[in-house]
Amino acid sequence: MSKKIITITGAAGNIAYSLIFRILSGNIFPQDNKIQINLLDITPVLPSLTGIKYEIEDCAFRNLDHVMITDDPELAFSESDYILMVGAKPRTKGMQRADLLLDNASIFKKQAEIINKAAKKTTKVIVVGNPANTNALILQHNAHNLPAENFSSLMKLDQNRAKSVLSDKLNQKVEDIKKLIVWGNHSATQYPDINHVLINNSRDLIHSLDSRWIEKKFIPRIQNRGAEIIEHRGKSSAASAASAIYDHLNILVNGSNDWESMGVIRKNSYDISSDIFFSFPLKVEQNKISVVDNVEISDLSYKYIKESEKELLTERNIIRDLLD
Ligand code: NAX
Repeated sequence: MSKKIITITGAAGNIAYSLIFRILSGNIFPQDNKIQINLLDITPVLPSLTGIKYEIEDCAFRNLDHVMITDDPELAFSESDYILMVGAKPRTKGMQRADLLLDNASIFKKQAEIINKAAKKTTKVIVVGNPANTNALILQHNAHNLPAENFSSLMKLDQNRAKSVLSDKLNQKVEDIKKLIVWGNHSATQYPDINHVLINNSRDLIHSLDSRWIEKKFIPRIQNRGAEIIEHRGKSSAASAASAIYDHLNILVNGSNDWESMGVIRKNSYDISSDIFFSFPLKVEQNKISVVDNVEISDLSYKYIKESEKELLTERNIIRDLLD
């Protein structure tokens, strides 16, 4: 019997409240594996973490080994196999992205230094707290004892949103839609790309789509879906984000037979800077992520992709002082 230790930061927050239970009731790991769950948050919310710990225990999950609640990042990170970096300030209605960036950058720098000191070199780190791609950059730079390949940022929510909207439009099952990727940043410059999509191994249905629908409806809808949720809920996506984090972790652990979207820092054939976390088409085998290079890109696609790179380079400039 083996044990996996999963740390969730921001464990008293909205996303974590769905994520913890999704992971423990899911089937990412073999049946006989036990899971220790480390819940990290800031000191004032420790009472809330105690309540969550009791709720987890009350579920009587058969794969649960142990729940640890703490406000000490060193305790939370050492021994972890996977660290899910959710803890951050969420963007509220009307808040500018640059303000969010500076607010959260210092949290990620401090936590990176602790990961560098305390975490195992094999620990995989998934970054969710926004701006996720740039926070991943801060983490990776300041936790350089871990290989850069161990870090990825969440783009799966965007990819799931794109698959769902397309499946609805074409009246097809989401699981039959393959090679739908999202390039770039987890922001309104992201580029959901249907140019390589196969539905039941065919492109016929994609060819039937009106290009005006793709440009004027589909792409902006996915790019702005986060804001659309905030507009309606008054809060940012939580259950769907947790579901996407579950999918991302599952893909890292078990691999995937589709093209996947994650923010990674990699050399690539697309003339995109290898100094930023950028979402490319990816092949993921068990614990190994590689960029699918040399996919044909139209001029219009390239324009979108370069726009997202430009935004990430601007974000990088804002937090340059925090990079070692
Ligand atoms: P909440 O505000 O509900 O929870 C955040 C939690 O983080 C709080 O409990 C807070 O106390 C904790 N926290 C703050 N500083 C901390 C620190 N230094 N150490 C540990 N914990 C700390 O936000 P929630 O809705 O859960 O969202 C969390 C993050 O996910 C936000 O940054 C949000 O913008 C981001 N998102 C990212 C998505 C993605 O696809 N990459 C999608 C969903 C979500 O918007």
